[in-house]
Amino acid sequence: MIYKRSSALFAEAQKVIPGGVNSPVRAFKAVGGDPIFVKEAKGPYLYDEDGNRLIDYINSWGPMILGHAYPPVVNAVIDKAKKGTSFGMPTEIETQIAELAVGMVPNIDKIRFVNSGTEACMSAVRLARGYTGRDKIIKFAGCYHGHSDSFLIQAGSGAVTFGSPNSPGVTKGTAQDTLLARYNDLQNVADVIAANKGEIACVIIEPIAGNMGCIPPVNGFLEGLRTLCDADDILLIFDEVMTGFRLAKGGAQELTGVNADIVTFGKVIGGGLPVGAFAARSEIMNHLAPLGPVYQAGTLSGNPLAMAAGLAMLTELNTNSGVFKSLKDKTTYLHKGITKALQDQNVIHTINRIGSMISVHFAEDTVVDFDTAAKGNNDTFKKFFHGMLANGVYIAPSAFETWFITDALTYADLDETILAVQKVAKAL
Ligand code: KE4
Repeated sequence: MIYKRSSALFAEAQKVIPGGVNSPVRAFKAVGGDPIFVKEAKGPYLYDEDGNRLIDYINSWGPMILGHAYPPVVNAVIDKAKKGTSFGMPTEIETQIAELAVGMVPNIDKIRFVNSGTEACMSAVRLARGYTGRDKIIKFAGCYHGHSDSFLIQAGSGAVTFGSPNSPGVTKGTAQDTLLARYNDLQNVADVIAANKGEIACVIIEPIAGNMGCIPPVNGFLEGLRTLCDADDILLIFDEVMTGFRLAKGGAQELTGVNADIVTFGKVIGGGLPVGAFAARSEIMNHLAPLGPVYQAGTLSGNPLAMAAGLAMLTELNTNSGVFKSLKDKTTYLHKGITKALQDQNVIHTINRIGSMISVHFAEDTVVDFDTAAKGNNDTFKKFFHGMLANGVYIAPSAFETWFITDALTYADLDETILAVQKVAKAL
């Protein structure tokens, strides 16, 4: 594979964009080398600036669940753009997608659209604080809810710790209101709650974690969180930016049977355009301005162009609900193939998978939280990443990410991917 043009474009980009990218993970810092610049994409394939075709397992970090340049979405965007892209005034299409989303997702009556997952999670936490009158939040080490100050807090080594900022610019004042707990450790959460009785507004969690690789909740963990939250009048926020409209029509709430109080969305809900959202029962959502006192706003929130893409995407997923089984079957097939390919070469690894989310960890122990995810051999991952790329397969450029399966993948694509793993495994 040749990447001359990508490297040249990267050099130019770095002159005018910090690090040459508009989101850090794209810069290949975790795997080394220059990032690939994409020229266009169609279905499961990326076509880079050097003319290479890559089978895409990132799919814009989730949105392209039905493939790139999916005609119903593209056509909806083209048609809508001809009538204007944004007015800063209410439009019917916002109600149409809101009604559809509320019909697809359990336990929500109202939804507010924003422009990113970060904005959705940031707004959900503010709403929880406004609704409960409490300041503190619990998040989990390794979970990512976007780059809002309250979330950029790295757990210390202790079981229960007040966070300290892991990004300059986050004040100690902010950090002290973010409490950290260990994913899949219910006793740890109970300890944090007991140490902050009556002061915690919400627990925010990725119900299936996707930002330390893919980590499903152990049996009873989410149910236990629900019980702990109810006992102390704490709101439970499911960050479904990744899992929403991917794991099931109703997302992780449907898949696990555990109801959150507030649910956040991003990625798939926008069909590839900038859309985030947060939703809850009316008694919570009615606290939002202009109805209630909790302020939240956005010039481009609910703009008709993004709504057109999102509505087309959700309509497809709502009418073609067999897609979730198809996604799961394809991911299961891939899982089996990768496992055999790595086992044949005695490569130490473990694979986590749920629905169409999968991650490969070069670690011996099962990966159940951030600490066990961090034990993965990153040198092996780097070789694996670049080996797959050299064989025309694009996976996440970081071990702390999840692969996103698109239903546009054929079983021939999956076989090609498995063959690539067989080749790469020999050199690991
Ligand atoms: P955005 O602001 O990037 O739209 O969403 C933030 C976010 C919130 N919650 C979850 C569970 C998420 O996974 C994300 C964003 N995911 C990352 C990928 N791990 C986006 C990729 C990037 O940062 O460029």
